[in-house]
Amino acid sequence: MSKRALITGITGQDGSYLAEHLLEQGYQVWGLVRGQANPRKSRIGRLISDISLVDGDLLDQASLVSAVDLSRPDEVYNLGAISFVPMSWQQSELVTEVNGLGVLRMLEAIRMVSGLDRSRPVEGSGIRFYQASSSEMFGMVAETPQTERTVFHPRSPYGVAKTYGHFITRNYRESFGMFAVSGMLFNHESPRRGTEFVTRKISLAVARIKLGLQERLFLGNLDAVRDWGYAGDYVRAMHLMLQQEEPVDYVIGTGVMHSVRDAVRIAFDHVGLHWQDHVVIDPSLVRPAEVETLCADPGRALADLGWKPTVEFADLMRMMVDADLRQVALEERFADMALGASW
Ligand code: NDP
Ligand code: GDR
Repeated sequence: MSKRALITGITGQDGSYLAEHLLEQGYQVWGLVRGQANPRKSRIGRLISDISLVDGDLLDQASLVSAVDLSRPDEVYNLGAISFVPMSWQQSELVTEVNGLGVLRMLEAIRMVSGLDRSRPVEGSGIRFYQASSSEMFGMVAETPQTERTVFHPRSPYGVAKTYGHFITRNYRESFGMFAVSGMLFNHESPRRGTEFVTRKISLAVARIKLGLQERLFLGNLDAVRDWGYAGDYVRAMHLMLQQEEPVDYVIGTGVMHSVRDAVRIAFDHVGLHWQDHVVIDPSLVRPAEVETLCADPGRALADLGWKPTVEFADLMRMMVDADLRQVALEERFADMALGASW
């Protein structure tokens, strides 16, 4: 019998890679999709005949109970969130609801469908749960690199909400004996990354500048340092965490630091342009409380899970620029054809 997985956030970057990975492993995959005519369904368009979609929203408890009841999963991957950090200062209550209380609602849905009883704790559930925790919880870092034992000091409402999600996951593990774990994942990118995040913002702008469609790229803090990896690698770690004998939280990253300036330089160099001719600093893009530097120590995951990253940062940036060059050129060709057809 093949295993069944329910993924929230299936229309996002990680959800699409995870769905592909689980299908390759022989899983039956269910994806929670919210909203009417969700435009981001196109991200999983090529998988649509292989997966089952179920309506639901992390803001709506009953919809999560129905989703778990309908899909009867062996594993739930809670990737759904408002993931763009700056938005968490503009809509802090909404971000807290989705990224914080949404985790509680998902755990409650599993508890209810599994029939776990508050009065008889440590019962356990057959359903294994993965929570998408984040390096943003480390925020103003207490030590470098960050490990599973580093204390949290989140710097945004996003980070604070993720920290709640992290601890409530641990609490359900301890209270109900659930196999519930958090992956503390550092930044991971790909050609499917949203265009608001800095690596994709850079790769898309570089492609457009190279093709003569744009002149300048506005950025905020070029000195920010991150540990960036490839999303396709990181979803393998999520899956591995749920295959362990014991539920354990892991830090996942590459252990290598780069600045936003490095990302810019690598991307412009790749197409033979000088970044200084195009990049403009826009102070409005600097965050109210910045996370200056993050770097993972993934030692425990390497040892226990046998996981390791396969794509290094410069290759990742070049992969993203190449993908955007192809994508932008294709869009331009379609636009020309549409224009031609209208004459
Ligand atoms: P994306 O922004 O690409 O995807 C987020 C997903 O969450 C989308 O599918 C979105 O659906 C869904 N979502 C948003 N609001 C709700 C809601 N109210 N109910 C249900 N689903 C909702 O993020 P990523 O794929 O990059 O990240 C996946 C998860 O991992 C997130 O939780 C993120 O915070 C976390 N994370 C990401 C890291 C990264 O570097 N990528 C690093 C560490 C953690 P819709 O299409 O409807 O908007
Ligand atoms: P981050 O990713 O906030 O780390 O969260 P993002 O790519 O948005 O920012 C990384 C760093 O780049 C600096 N920066 C800019 N960022 C953006 N978006 N746009 C700019 O113009 C710009 N200029 C400089 C930022 O200040 C920041 O320091 C991502 C998300 O995927 C989260 O959901 C996830 O939890 C964390 O990674 C780990």
